[in-house]
Amino acid sequence: MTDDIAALRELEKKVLWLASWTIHNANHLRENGDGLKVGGHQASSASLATIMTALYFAVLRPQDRVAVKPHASPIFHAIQYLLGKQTRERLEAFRGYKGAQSYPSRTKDFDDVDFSTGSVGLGVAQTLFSSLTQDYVRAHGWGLDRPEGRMVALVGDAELDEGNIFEALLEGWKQGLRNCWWIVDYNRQSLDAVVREGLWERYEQLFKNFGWDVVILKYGSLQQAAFTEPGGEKLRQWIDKCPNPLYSALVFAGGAAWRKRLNDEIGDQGDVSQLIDKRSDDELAALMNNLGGHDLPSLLEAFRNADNDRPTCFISYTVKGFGLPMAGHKDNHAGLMTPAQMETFRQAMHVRPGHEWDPFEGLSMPLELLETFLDRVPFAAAGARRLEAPEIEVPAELRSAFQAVTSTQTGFGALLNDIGRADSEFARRIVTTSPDVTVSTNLGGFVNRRGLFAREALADTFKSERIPSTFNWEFSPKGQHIELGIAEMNLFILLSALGLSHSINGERLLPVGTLYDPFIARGLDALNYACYQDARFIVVATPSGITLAGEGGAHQSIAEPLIGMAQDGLASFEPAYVDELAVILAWAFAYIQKSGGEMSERNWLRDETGGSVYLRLSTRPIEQIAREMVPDLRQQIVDGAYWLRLPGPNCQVIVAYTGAIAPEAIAAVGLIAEDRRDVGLLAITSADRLNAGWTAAQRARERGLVHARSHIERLFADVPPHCGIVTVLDGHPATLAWLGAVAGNRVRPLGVEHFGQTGSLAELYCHYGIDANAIVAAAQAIAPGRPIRHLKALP
Ligand SMILES: Cc1ncc(C[n+]2csc(CCOP(=O)(O)OP(=O)(O)O)c2C)c(N)n1
Ligand SMILES: [Mg+2]
Repeated sequence: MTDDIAALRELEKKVLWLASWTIHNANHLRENGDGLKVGGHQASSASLATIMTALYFAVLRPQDRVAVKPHASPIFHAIQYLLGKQTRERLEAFRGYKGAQSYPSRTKDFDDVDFSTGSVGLGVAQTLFSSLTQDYVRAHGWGLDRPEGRMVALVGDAELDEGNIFEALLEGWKQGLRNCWWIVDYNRQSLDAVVREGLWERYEQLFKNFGWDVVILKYGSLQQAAFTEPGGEKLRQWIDKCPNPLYSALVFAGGAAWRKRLNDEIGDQGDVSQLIDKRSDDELAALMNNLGGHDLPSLLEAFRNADNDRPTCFISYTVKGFGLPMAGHKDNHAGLMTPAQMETFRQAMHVRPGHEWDPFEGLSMPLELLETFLDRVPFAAAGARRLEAPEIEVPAELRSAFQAVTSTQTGFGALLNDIGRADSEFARRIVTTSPDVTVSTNLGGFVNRRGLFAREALADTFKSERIPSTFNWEFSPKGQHIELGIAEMNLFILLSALGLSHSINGERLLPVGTLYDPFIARGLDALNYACYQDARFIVVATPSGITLAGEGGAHQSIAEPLIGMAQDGLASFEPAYVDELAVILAWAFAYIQKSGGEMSERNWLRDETGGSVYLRLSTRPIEQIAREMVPDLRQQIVDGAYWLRLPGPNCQVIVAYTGAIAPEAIAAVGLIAEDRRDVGLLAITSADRLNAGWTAAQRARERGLVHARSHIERLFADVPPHCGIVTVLDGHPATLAWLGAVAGNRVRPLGVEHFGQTGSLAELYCHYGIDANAIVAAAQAIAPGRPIRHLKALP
């Protein structure tokens, strides 16, 4: 143990040096060419140097997973470097092209980041939901041959301002959270400010209320020893009463300032004067800086004592910029050490010029001892941290009986219900979740069949009391639906955790989450986060557009189709018909499992690389098309569009629609066709995939692949240049407006741009100009010719 502490002390110094040097190199030494210096968070990193040294080199086990506070990324990379899992080249290119990332990234970094962080708050919640996911997986009997891991978040104290953390806390309490540690870096500084006094007491109460253990790491071992000296109690009282900004200021000012202040305030109180006087300035500063979060013995003891599966919050007092000249200064957040300061620091660390990257430069411990220590680090003992899981076979076709007039939302419920009926591996791996809209998004049928998940069984009281109900809400460890409270952030972070299970738990899940389309925006940053981590899931958003018109502007979604197009890692669809949905859903279950393939030269999409899927559905019942699903149509539905009515050679106008507005588009084409030649009707199932294929094919041509053609270019190949295109959807018109650029046709894009109206669908379609008459009016304007006789005056 004594040796261990000595080795850890050496490594702590090394980690701090390497992290500071990495940032210094990126900002002062590397030729960036763009003159951009964005700081690099030397102070923020330093705050966690001791805690992360203790964790990674002594406490963590291979099965544990960590979300590292974004600005501690250089510390993380330095630790990986010392463990032989990060390269010097990437550290030298920190923040640069293909270099180590400024915020730990699962997808862009190379040194085994467990959870990405960056947008504060999200990584913290991810650990909680990953823990629930681990429980889910194990309760289903999977992965039991692997040890249970602990999910650990290193949390900035100001990060706790983010509401999503508290939403997650509440959910964790409901679900019986275990195996989760949140270690709060209580440096009492945020980006701009010093935090309010006594914040830790609020945190302590809060965490305890949610059923967590709370460990406060306030005093380091030096301080604890000093408190036992005569006068020590006085010193402790002074520390406890000292306001945060003053403590920070004194840390920055150093030993002489501490002496003056302490002497002024408690120096005349007998024993304590001696306690102060017998220490040199340096010793006094070391004592006063020796907070719990910078004291290896206290940290190790606290972590080792928490040897159970209880969720535990460690509030560890730290100094922002610990060990660096800007320690404690309130302006230190983006502060960078000057070359002169770095030079002093180099000398203090005994690092010779030219040997800055040498892993063991300047250390006093014999190299062999340190190497032996590193070889025995438990965290690095097992092999690859990223696990793999085989793909689950998905039926080639999903079938369900549906009514002649029905909605995609009803169809979705029926399809999932039928999946739930089968006793297949595919059905078993599906896990559904919804933020309090399970029934209203039509997941009820599936949930009735497969049950709700809870670690401990809970009977449905209505059932046991024999009160009739459509829904059978029995909770059990075998259940396959995770019922969430309303918070949409939680939905997306849970999907993010479930959708990484193959990599984290080595067990594949097929997660499906449902919510109302407008509330995607409520969880958007978490959705983006999930995609950035390459988590795999299907999100089903329904109702959408103005189909919840009666509920007014608050429930209308306008921008979501654009989000669907722009969100990287998410393939978006808006089918009109249930048979289209069946095709897309079957494809989606396979797509979320793919990884690593090349871009397809057929449609220029990354179908083999895989990703997540967003389905925008509707409650609007529409007349279905009686047709057989043939392979060609199936492929086109997945590729994003097909001709419902093929345009003739002299086509004057095309109507292109997406989603539940289909009946209006069909009706309009009937009306236009009497006065315009060869009218075409394009059914678009995915504006996103059509657009992505088009831009990718253009890029391929610009690189010399002259025959590259995307799906939309092939569909438009015979459309004459004079032909106008009217596009229409229940969403923002820009979603389809780009279609005119594919082959140089004029476009009149129709859609919804304003919110706030209540009314019937017919009234609102008319109000926003997306009904059949508005489509006819647009066609007349864009394709000149004789007046279209069925056109009525617009309101
Ligand atoms: C959602 C979000 N908002 C704002 C930021 C910008 N930001 C980065 S760190 C930070 C404050 C960090 O304070 P704290 O969590 O206490 O960490 P410390 O710097 O003290 O280590 C802010 C506002 C961000 N990264 N994410
Ligand atoms: Mg802070």
